[in-house]
Amino acid sequence: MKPLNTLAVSAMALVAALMLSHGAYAAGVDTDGDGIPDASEVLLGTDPLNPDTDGDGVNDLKDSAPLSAPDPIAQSGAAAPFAIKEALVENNYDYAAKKDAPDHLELLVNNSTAAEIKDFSLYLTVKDADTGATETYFKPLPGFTVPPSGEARVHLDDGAIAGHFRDNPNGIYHSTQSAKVITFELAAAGYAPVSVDVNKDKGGAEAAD
Ligand SMILES: [Ca+2]
Ligand SMILES: [Ca+2]
Ligand SMILES: [Ca+2]
Repeated sequence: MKPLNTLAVSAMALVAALMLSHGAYAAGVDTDGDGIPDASEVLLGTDPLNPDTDGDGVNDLKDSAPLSAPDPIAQSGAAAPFAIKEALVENNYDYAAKKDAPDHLELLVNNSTAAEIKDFSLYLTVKDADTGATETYFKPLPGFTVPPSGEARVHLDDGAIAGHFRDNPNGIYHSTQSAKVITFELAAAGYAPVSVDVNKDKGGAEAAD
């Protein structure tokens, strides 16, 4: 039998303790089916709608570090024919509705070639500037393409809008008020990645401001 690691054991112990202390959780809702009830995912900082919050291929319950994916992106390859033209972590704007949008992670990507670029993936690092606590996520971006000699935006939020991608609502970007440093590493199949660091000021990330 494969040995269980400490964090997975503590996650399971927490789930078991919650089930004992709150009988309702024994039959509690586990929306994403990863074995951790929704209410416990909030306490663990994981996403109740994603069975593998950090995208490393290991289910939240079995993951020894469910908010820490290793970077799977190859650093070699041809120079990227795309660039991150803008990276936003707050003060977003909804151009379609012509009004401020709730703070979220957003990239504007441009394409300097005459061909569409697709098969993007993103490796995201969120670091709390005060405590040094760091979360890392790997996110393939299926369906995201940048048109020839054009640009397109990646949005990471609650994923409710078609074409947007889901961000962990219980991660430190959303759950702490500390200043943060967020690193976006963006890659497309066959090309070396590009990356950018963005500082986020102290303050919440939930509401438009
Ligand atoms: Ca769950
Ligand atoms: Ca989950
Ligand atoms: Ca995982």
